[in-house]
Amino acid sequence: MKKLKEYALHAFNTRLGFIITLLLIYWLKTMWAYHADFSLDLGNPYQVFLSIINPIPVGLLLLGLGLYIKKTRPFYIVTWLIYTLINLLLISNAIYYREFSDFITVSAMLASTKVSAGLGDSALNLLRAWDILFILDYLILFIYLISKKIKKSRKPRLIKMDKRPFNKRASFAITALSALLFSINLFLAEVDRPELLTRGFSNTYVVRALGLPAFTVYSGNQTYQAQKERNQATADELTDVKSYVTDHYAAPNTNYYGIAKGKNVIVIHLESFQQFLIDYQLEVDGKKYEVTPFINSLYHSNSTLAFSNFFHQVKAGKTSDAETLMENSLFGLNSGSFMVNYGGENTQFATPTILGQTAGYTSAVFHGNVGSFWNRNNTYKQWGYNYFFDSSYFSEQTSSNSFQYGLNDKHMFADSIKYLEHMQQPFYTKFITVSNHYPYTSLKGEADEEGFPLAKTDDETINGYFATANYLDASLKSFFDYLKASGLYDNSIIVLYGDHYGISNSRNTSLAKLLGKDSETWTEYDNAMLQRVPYMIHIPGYTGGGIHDTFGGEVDALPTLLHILGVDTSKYVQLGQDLLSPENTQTVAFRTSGTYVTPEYTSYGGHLYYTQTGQEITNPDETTTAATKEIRTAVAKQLSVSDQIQTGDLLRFDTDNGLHVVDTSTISYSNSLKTLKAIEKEKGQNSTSLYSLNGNKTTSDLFEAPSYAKLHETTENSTTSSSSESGNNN
Ligand code: GP9
Ligand code: MN
Repeated sequence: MKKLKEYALHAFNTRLGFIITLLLIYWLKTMWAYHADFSLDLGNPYQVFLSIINPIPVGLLLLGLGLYIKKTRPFYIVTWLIYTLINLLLISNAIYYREFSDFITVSAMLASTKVSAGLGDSALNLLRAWDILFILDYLILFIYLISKKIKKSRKPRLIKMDKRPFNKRASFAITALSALLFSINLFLAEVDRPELLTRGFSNTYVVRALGLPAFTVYSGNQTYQAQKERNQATADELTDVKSYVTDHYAAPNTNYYGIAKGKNVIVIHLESFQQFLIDYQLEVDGKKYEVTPFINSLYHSNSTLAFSNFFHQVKAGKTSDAETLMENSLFGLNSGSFMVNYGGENTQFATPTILGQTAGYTSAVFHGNVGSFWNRNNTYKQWGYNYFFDSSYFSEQTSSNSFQYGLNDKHMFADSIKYLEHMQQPFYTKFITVSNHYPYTSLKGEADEEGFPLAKTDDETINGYFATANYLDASLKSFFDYLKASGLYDNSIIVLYGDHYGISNSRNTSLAKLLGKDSETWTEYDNAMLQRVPYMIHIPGYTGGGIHDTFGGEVDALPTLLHILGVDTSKYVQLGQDLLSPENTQTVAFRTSGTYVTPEYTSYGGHLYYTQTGQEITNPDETTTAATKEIRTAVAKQLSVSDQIQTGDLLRFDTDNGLHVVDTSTISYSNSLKTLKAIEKEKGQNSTSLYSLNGNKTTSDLFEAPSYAKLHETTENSTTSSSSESGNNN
C-alpha cells in the first residue's frame, strides 16, 4: 500500500503525471456538473457513453499544450492557468445553467451586460453548497502551501516540480493523440446525431456529445461567421430589399381585411403533419379508421379559411425554419438553422412584435421541450415574445408522458392552461406540439391506452405515423373543448399549420400503397405534392370560410394572418404574399434551389412536371421554357433577398416601419407566472385575463382528454359509422 502511494506520488511528480492528474480531476468535476447541474437529456446508453468520454480529448489537448514549455516554473504556471480556464468555463456554465437552462454561448459572453441583466436578482443566489466541490482542489492546494510555509520543510516535500522538460516529439505525440481521440469522439457523435454541427439543433446536443470547451469553440465560430456577414452589410442593401418588397407586395382583399380584428390568436404548430392526413382513412385488417376526425371537421367548417395547396418551405432547420417562415415571412437558411445561427442576435419584426406594438397583444409560446432547443430561448426574445413556457414549466417528464422531444401533447395542453388563463387579452399564443414527431413512437407509455391501430407496411416509421397523428388530433379536440367551455373560443381565432413533412421522401415509396398509388410509378412529382401541409384559420362565429386552392407556402402565412387581423403590412419587410389577395402570384419556392411549384409547373428533384396532371415535361417548348425561366428567376430572387436580410441582419436598418426594435433586456422567461399575476393585480378591475374575468377562479379543471380507446368504448357505434364515410362534412 505504501509502495503504491509512493509510486502514485512519483508518477504525479512527473510533468505528464501532473497533467494526467489535472485531467482526471477535471473529468470528475465535469461528471459532477453533468449530473448535478446540466440536464443533458441522455436518451440512451450510447449518449451516456459519449458524455462520459467527452471531457478527455479536449482536456488532454489543452492541458498537454503546457508540455511544449521547457522551463520548469513556466510549465507549471501555464498548465495551471489552462486548468483554471477550463475550470472557470465549467463553473460559470454550471451557475449560468441554473438560471437560463442553457450553456453560455460566445454571443452571450460578448453581450455580457444583457446576460447579467437577465440574471435577475443576483448571481450569488444561484450558488449552491455543493459548488465547493468545484474548487476543492484549489482549497487543498492552498492549505498545503500554507502548511508547508508554516512547517518549513521539516518533512520531505510531497509535491515536487519535475525539472526534466518533455521533448518536442513526445509533446507532439500527446497533441496528436488528443486530436485523434477528438476525431473519434466527433465521429461517434455524428453517428448518434448526423449533421450535429451543421444543423445545430440545440446546445445541449453539442455539449452532450463533445463537451463544454468544444461547444464554446463551436459557438465562437458561429458568432464569428455571423458577425462577419453582419459587419459587411450596409443600410443601402435594405433599400434594394425594400424595392423588391414593394414590387412583390400583394394588397389585402377587402372581403377579409380585419374580419378578426382584436381577437386573441392561438396558433397551433402541428408537428410533422402533412396535408394528406386530412380526410385520410387508414385501412387495417379490412376496417377503416379516420385518422384526424377533428382536424377534418375544422378543414370543412365554414368558419375556417383553409388552404389545400399550401406547402412547407423548410430545409435543415426543420421546425425552426417553419417558425421563422410563419412568424417573419422570411426564409430559413440554405444550410443550418437560422434560429440557431442568427436567431439570438438578429433584429426581427416578428408577429409578437407587430401585434404587441400595433394592437396591444401579449404573447407567449407553449412547448413541452427544453427551451434551448433550436435556440428558442434566445430567438423568441428577439421576436418579441413576452413569455416562453418550456418544459421547465410543465409536469415532470416520465417515460409514460413524454419522449425525446418533450411532453406529449395532451399533457402539454393541459399544463398550459394554468398560465394561459393569466394572460392579458388580446393575446397571441403559439402551442408547439411534439407527439407526432419522428420516429412516431412518442406514445410508447400510452399506446395501449390510446389504442389507435398501427398501419401495416414494411416501414415502422410509417406504421406509427397515423396513431401519433390521431393522438395529436384528439389532443387538439380536447383543447378546443376547453376553449369552448372556458369562453375563450368566442373571442379567439385559431390558426393551424403543419410545419414540414413527417414521412421523408426516401420512405414515400412505402407510403405509396397506403395512398392508393404504385411504388413502381412513384415520381418526384408525387414527392413534391406530399410537401403540402395544412394551413387553416378558424374564426368562430364567421361563416364566410371555405377551402381555397391558391398555391402558397409558409412564407405567405404572416401577411395573410395580419390582414385578417386588420394590420396593414405595406411598410413591413415581408417576402410572402397574402394568400387571399387577388394579386397573389402563386409561386412557391422550395428552399432547394431550382425547385418550385406553381399552379402550372412543378420543378422537383431535377424534373419538370405539369402541376395539374403530374405529367413530366421532358422536351419543353418555347412557351414553357420562357415561363419556367421566369418562375426560376422569381424564386431565386425571393430566396436571395431573404438570405441577404437574414445573414446581413438588415432589419436593424429598418427604422421607418413604425415599429421599434425589441429591448430584449426587459424580457425574462423565468418566474413568468409570478409576473403574470403581478400584472393582473396591478390592473385590478381592468385586468382582461380569463382568470380575472372568471372571478379569480382557475379554469384548469375544464380540460379533459379522454383517450381514443375510451372515446370508442362509449361511442362505439356512432364512431364506427362515421369512420366508414369518406371525410367529415360539417
Ligand atoms: C423540438 C421540436 C422538433 O423542440 O420542435 O423539431 P424538429 O426535429 O421537427 O425540427
Ligand atoms: Mn418539426
